[in-house]
Amino acid sequence: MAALLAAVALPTAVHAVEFRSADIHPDDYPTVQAVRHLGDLLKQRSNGKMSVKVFAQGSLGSEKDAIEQTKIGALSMVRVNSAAMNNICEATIVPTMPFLFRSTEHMRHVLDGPVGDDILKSCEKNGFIGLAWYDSGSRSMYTTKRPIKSLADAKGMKIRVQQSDLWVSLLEAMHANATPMPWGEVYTALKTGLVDGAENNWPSYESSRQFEVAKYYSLTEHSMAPEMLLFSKVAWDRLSKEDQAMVRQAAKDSVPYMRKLWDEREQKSRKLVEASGVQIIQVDKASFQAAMKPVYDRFITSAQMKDLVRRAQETK
Ligand code: BDP
Repeated sequence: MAALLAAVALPTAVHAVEFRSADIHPDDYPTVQAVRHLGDLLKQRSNGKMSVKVFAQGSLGSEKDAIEQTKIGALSMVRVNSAAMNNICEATIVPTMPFLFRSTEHMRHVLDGPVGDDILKSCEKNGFIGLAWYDSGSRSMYTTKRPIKSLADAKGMKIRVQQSDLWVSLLEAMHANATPMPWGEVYTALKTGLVDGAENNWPSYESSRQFEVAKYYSLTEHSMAPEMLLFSKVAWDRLSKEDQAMVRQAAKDSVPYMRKLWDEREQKSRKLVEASGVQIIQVDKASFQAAMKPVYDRFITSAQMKDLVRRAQETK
């Protein structure tokens, strides 16, 4: 009888597929929650045939490691910041560019529209199926010993950046000393004085507890580098057209869910950080923006990159 049941149950078990996805953020972070939500939708809609398991908190390594695993199909999916893809898929530089987006609304319009779609599609040649853009708010600078009140204060400071040539150049344009390293190492680097500062949005600054060791947060809001959800092309090609469409739709449907969580988390994180005694510094953003010309001159050179930037800027 048991053997008979097993034989009957086998076909479904064989066909059920669990996609493994990685994220460096903790369980309660909006990106992790959004991918879990996507998994729930997928499970429901496919009658249990497809599901997602999210490995949070960097348990499968840094973003760089996770991207490599996704590329070879060892992982089906990965949620990373656009910066982590800059050296792999050139067009991802565009939404990472300093002061490109004028507001959250502008960023959402660009990424939800043809420019966002074109950038996602362009990563296919590199082995990644771009499924969705998620919010990441604005990134600002924070420091351990003294505040950055103006551009001149950033000069010579050792600032941790993401592992992207664009980010090194961005901090160099502020005359800071850019130090690329994985996110998981930043807290210790700040605490031990290996770096003088870093930069990120409110939720990351808060959830990583970096606000406890870097207590000056300067509102430079220099980039709105969004989050990306990518599927392994190798794993994708093994799916039927119907399953691919279902995954795409579930990813799309997870975006409004993510944005709602994001908006709530940004406020919550900011309040928590403020209450902890962090000093928030207003800066003259225009002076930081003006300093970014060399970054555009260096990275936005080809006709394709110029076109993407122009179309993003022209988006209402
Ligand atoms: C956070 C992003 C995360 C990046 C991190 C970083 O959500 O994907 O790894 O910044 O700066 O905002 O490394």
